[in-house]
Amino acid sequence: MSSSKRAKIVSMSKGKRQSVALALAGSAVLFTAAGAHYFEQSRLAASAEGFDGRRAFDDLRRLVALGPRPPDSPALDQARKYIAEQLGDAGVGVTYDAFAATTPVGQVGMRNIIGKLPGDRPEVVIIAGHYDTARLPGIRFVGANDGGSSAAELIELARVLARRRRSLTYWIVFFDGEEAMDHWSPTDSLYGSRHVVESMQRTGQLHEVRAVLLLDMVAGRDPHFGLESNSTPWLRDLLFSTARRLGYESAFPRRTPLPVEDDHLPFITSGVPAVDLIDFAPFLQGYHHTAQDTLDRCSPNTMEMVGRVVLVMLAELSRRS
Ligand code: 1BN
Ligand code: ZN
Repeated sequence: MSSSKRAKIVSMSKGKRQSVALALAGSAVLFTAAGAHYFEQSRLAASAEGFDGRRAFDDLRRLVALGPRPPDSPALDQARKYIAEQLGDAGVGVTYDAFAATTPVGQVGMRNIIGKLPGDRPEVVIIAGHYDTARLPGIRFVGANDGGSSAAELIELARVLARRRRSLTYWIVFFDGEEAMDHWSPTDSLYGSRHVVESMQRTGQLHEVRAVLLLDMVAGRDPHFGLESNSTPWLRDLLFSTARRLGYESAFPRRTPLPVEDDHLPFITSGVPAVDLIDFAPFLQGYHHTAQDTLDRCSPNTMEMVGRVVLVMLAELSRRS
């Protein structure tokens, strides 16, 4: 401080000196708050960066072009081959979890695909979705949003996560047989996720899983990601607070809680925290499980928004664990 400025302050009355001191302290608090906000915004941007919605949409286009992809079909074999090739190109190690499912239409061969990304630590976060499409007699169901979008989203997430330094270990899991083979029931649905949980329980690996982020129908043009009420409350809060921090409140309205039976349930039943990031719009707009679930109802922007939300959630889970 210059000597003339110091002289001016010294010549002030005591009351005036106190107000100057308070004003200076106030600006310091403001500067600190602004600095913290700036730091927080740049950390958020860095965590969210890297997911390319157009690339994910291109994966979706290729999967949908294969046509209906029910379990044990040649089209699902081709989808599996495509997914494994993309993971391999990204440098992700791929394993298969093959099993024969007992279903109302007999024994059906199914295969989950697991991409493993080791981190510095052994604790695992599973990012998952299904890649089969519903068997709907009489309907050419290509499942662009339901079955296609989850698989495509996971491929692009694997590319981004493979390039990053990882603290936690990530498993990218593509479930087979999420859909019913005949009519949805506890025994005719979720074949792939039930099998993964059983296997991980048997081998003792389930204890290492800190969280499961399940993605289902994540590409709709006008999404309404709802409060799925079977999800673990703290993880669902993390999902919605992350969406708010990124400015996506309108696509994540905190209304209409609905329970959905989905691939997160076998984990929740076994005590593993899990959340279903699922769009309620296909149910509300009436195109769920119809021939109208096509590519034109999907958008690369939604895929990128979901990718960014998931990446920030993963960063937050690393900080918390
Ligand atoms: C999600 C996508 N689901 C099926 N395809 C789960 C579901 C179960 C949805 C019951 C509606 C009713
Ligand atoms: Zn479905």
